[in-house]
Amino acid sequence: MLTDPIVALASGPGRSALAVIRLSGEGAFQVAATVIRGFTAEPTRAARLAEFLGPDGLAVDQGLYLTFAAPRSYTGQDLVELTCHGGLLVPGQLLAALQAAGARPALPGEFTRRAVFNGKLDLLQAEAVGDLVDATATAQARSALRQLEGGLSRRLGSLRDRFLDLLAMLGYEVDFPEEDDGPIARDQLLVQLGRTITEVEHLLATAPAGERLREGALVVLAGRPNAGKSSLFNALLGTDRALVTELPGTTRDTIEAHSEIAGWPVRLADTAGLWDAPTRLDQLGIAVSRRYLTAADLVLLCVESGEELLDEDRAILRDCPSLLVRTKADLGSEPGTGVPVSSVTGQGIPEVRQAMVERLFAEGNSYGDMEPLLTRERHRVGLTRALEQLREAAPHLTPEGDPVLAAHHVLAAVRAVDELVGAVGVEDVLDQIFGRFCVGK
Ligand SMILES: Nc1nc2c(ncn2[C@@H]2O[C@H](COP(=O)(O)OP(=O)(O)OP(=O)(O)O)[C@@H](O)[C@H]2O)c(=O)[nH]1
Ligand SMILES: [Mg+2]
Repeated sequence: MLTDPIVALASGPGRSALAVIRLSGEGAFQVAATVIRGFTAEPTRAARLAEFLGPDGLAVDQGLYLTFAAPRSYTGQDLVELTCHGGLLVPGQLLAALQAAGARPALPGEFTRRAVFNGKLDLLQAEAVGDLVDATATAQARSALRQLEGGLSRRLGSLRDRFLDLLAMLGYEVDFPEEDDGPIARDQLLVQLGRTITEVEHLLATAPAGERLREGALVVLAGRPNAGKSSLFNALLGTDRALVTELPGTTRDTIEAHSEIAGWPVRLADTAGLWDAPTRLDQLGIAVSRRYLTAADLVLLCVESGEELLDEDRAILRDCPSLLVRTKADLGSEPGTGVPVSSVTGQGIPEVRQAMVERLFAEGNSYGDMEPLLTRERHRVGLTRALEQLREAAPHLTPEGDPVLAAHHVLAAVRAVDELVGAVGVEDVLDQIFGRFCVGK
């Protein structure tokens, strides 16, 4: 049900100065009136101080509340926000009181789901709400905020307009087929279709960068045993996360850690050294390392300063997006090619970070006025569907072709974009998106 009153703690759980409770749905004001002494719905959007009552009707706190009348609220429904004192007891008592008064605990993402249902946000914006909450790096948050403000929605909207222009032109062709030299010749239609296809391809090309930005780029430290991978991993993270010893084969399992480098999200993975492993356990670790190598957005190939590159190293440099790092530069050997670093003195660490950002987020240097990006697989799949439909329209625009069939494909492209933005009912997509939200959002 998308109208019954729901309630949830919108702020984080645990000890805090203040907590925010959200209540939304038909009858939200009546529910609130049982718990807020002297409750009035009017004036809306103005904070009022009041006593809050627990389930037994006794005052448990004093705080502020705000009312929002439908449809001018986050959810598009009557909505009340209570700001009470935080901590373990008071918010819980108020939630219990609001539930006793008739509200049901909200499901994850249910407030935002209602916002979509009531047309306050489209699907892309709703996804951006989740991304903004989950962001761990500045660039991620910035991209999410843009999407929330409608950047991507507008971009897709203008593509959709182009599709509709095409449909209008095709409609004319369908109505007046015998006018070979009519106002819109077929080759002109083809040119127009070609331009539209290029535009779609352009937006699709942002998907790798967008998904990398949302999920964090995977940077894998690889190399021979004892090369100094774990030491570099720790130095890049700034904490002693991985074990370091002078024994080759110290790292057996791949360790992953999230990190922010100059505002960009990175997942660092320290792997087991690559060698002809003597034991079964080592071999298992190495198999995992190899899987990581194939998935990496960037491999930091660690080779000790002064050591020759082996065939194995060259293969990685050739086959993977990689950066050669010369470890243990403090020991005095001539480093050879690659970036000399020392996890002991910190030499070269800023250079490695800089090189990582440039390699991973090269387009990102202009993210100041960042184009809207496709940030999810869902976007990529949806827009690819639209692209395929446009491409299928082309053969029907030859002189022998049937423009009705072309129109059919262009219309399918419009639908694909509508599904992407959420303009048409897509319940299973909603379930997928909102299932991963926090309660209260
Ligand atoms: N002098 C110096 N020693 C280093 C440096 N980096 C690592 N070491 C030493 O080299 C040895 C191996 O370091 P690790 O970081 O464990 O190497 P690893 O590549 O993770 O090794 P495995 O996990 O066994 O594959 C340890 O004794 C470190 O103290 C460095 O920059 N300078
Ligand atoms: Mg190690």
